[in-house]
Amino acid sequence: MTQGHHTDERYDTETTPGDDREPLFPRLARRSFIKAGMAAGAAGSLAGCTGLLDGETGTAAAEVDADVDPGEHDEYYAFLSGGHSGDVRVYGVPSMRQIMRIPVFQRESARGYGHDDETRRMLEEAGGYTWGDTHHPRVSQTDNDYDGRWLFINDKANGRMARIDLKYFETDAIVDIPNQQGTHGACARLPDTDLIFGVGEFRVPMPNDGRDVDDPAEYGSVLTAIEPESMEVAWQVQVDGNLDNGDGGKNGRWFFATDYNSEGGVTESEMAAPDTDYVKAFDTLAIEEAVEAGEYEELSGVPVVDGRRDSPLNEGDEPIVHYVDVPKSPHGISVTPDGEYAIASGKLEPVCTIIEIDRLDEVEDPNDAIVGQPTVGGGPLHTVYDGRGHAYTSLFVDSQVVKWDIETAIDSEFGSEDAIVETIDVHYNPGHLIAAESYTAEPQGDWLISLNKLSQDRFLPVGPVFPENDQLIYIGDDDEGMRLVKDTPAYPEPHDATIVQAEKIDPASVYDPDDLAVEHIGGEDDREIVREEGRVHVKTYSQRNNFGYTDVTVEEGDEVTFTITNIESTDDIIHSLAIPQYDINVKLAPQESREVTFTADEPGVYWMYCGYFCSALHLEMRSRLLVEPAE
Ligand code: RUQ
Ligand code: CUA
Repeated sequence: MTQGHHTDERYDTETTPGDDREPLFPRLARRSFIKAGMAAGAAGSLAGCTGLLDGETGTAAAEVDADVDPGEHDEYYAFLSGGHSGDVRVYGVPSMRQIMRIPVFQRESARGYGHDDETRRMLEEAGGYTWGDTHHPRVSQTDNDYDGRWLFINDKANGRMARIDLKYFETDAIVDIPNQQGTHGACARLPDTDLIFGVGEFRVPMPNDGRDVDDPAEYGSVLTAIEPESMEVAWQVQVDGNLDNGDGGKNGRWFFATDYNSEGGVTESEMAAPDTDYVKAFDTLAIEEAVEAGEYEELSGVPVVDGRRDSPLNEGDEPIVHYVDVPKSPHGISVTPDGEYAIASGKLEPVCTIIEIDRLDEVEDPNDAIVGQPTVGGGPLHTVYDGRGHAYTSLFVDSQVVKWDIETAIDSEFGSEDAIVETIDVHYNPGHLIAAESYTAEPQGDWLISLNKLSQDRFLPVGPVFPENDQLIYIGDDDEGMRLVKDTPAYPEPHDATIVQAEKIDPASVYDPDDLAVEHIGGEDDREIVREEGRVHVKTYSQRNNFGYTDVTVEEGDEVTFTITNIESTDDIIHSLAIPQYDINVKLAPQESREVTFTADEPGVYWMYCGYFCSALHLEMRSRLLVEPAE
C-alpha cells in the first residue's frame, strides 16, 4: 500500500528541501520509473487495502493494537544504537517508550559511568576517547535464538567493540581494535555467538604508523574476529577494497560483508565509480585453519591473514574469501532466517542481490552463486525478514519500506519488479529498519521499526537540529498490508536496532556482590577510614539517608579513595555519591559497590550529596568532605 505523502515536492529527497544542489544519488534518476512499476506490483495488495487509509494523512486505521496501558509491560525490548551520542537506547515495543539508556563510549553522570575507578580505567584503556559512534547492536544468540546474555556494539569512530552485560544493562568490556579504522558492521558467528566480527570500513596503512601516508594503494581494510568471553582479538583478514556492513551465516561457517569501495578510492567520485563492488563471503573455518597453520603475518600483536584476491590462500577451489560482484556500492547485507541466502542491498542501484550460500561451494565463479536480483526501489539500504518468506528493504531515496517475496524474486528475471508485494511511505529517508527477531532463525513477523534519518515536519520544531524519526509499522497481516502505527522522535542518531522478545531477557534488579570486583561494605561494622602517608581510604556505605560518616576529614594533597556500597536491598532505591569540585557522581544501585579515587588538591568544605531522589529526606542525605590546608 502506498500512501499520500509523496505527491508533495518538498519530500522528494533526490533534492533536499530548500536546497538546489545536485540530487543525492545522481545515477538514480529513475525514481518515477521505479514508482510506476511499484504501483503496478502493489496493485493486487492495494485492492485488499481500500478503506484503511485515514483520509488526508494516510495514517493507518487504528485497528492495530499497539497500546500498552499504564502499568503494563511491552512484549519486546528494542535495543537501538545512539550513533555519535555513543550509547545504546532501550525501548519497549510496541509502546516505543524509551525505558533506559546504556552509556558505552562516553562518560555519563546519571549512571556514574566513567566516574568510578573501574569504568574510568576501562574507558582509558580503550583509548581514552570521550565519544564513540555506535551503529550495530547485536544480542548474543545460542542455537540461532537470543540468549539474553550480552549485547555487542561497535564504535565506528575509534575502531572499538564493546560488550554490554544484559544482567545489569551495563557496558562491561571494550576492545580497542588494532589495524582497523571505522569499525562499522558488528555481528556474530552464529548459531552460538562464538566470535564477534568488527568490519573495517576505512582503508588505512597497515600498520598505521606513519608509513604509506599518501599511498592509498597500500592501504588495507580488515575483518576482525573477537573472542566474546575475553574480548580479545582472535585474528584479522585483510581484503582488497573496503568493508561496510556484515552478517553471519547461521551454520557456524560463513560471514558476509559488503564493500562499496572495491577500487580503493579516497574521494567520493573514485569510490562511486565502478558499476559493481563486492559482497565478500568469508569462510571463517578456512581462515581459522590458516591461522592454526601459521599462515599469517603478525601486525600490532594480532595474526593477520591475507584474504586479498591474489593471496595464495584464495587460490584453488577453497578460497578463504569469495569475492562476489554486486551492483553498486552495496550497503546492508543480511542472511535469511533459514540461513539459505545472503541478501545485499544495492544503495546506488535499485536492486537487491540474492546469494545462495550453499552454491558458493559448488560454483567455480562466485558470481554464479547469485540466484536473484529484484528491482526494489530507490536507494535500498537494509533488508530484514518476517519469517513468512518476505523481505523488507529500506529505500533511502524513495522514503519507503518495500516488502517483497524472496522466492518470487528468485524465480523472476534479474531486474524484474515482480517480487514487490507492497510499499509503505515512511517519514523520511530510512537508514536501517528492523523486524522483531529478524536476525534469528525465527522472526516474529509482527512489528517493524523504520529508523528514519530525517523527521522534517513530523514534530514540534526544536531549532535547526531535528530529531530523527523511528516509525513503528505493523507487518503481521499480509492481507491488510503494512500499517504505520507510531512516530517516535529520537535523539541523534540511532542506526541499527535489535528487537528481542521480553521473556528472553532476564535482568537483575539488585546487584549480586559476587559479580563486582570491589569490596562489599556490609554496614556500620564494616566502615572504616584507613590513613597512610598521603593516602586516605574511606570504606563506607549509603542508605536512606546517610553515607555512614557525617564528615570525612583529609589533608590537602591526599589521595582519597571511597569504597562505598549501597546497602539497601529494596528494588529501585538508588543513591549516588556526588563529590562536587572533584567532578564525580557515582551511582549506587541496591547492593552495588563502587570505588572512586581522587586527589584532594583544593582545600575547603565540600558537601558530598546524593543525586538520586531516594526518600523524603533525600535532600538531607549529605556529608561534609573537609579538606584541610597543607601545613
Ligand atoms: S549503517 S543506514 Cu552503520 Cu548499518 Cu546502514
Ligand atoms: Cu540517597 Cu537521595
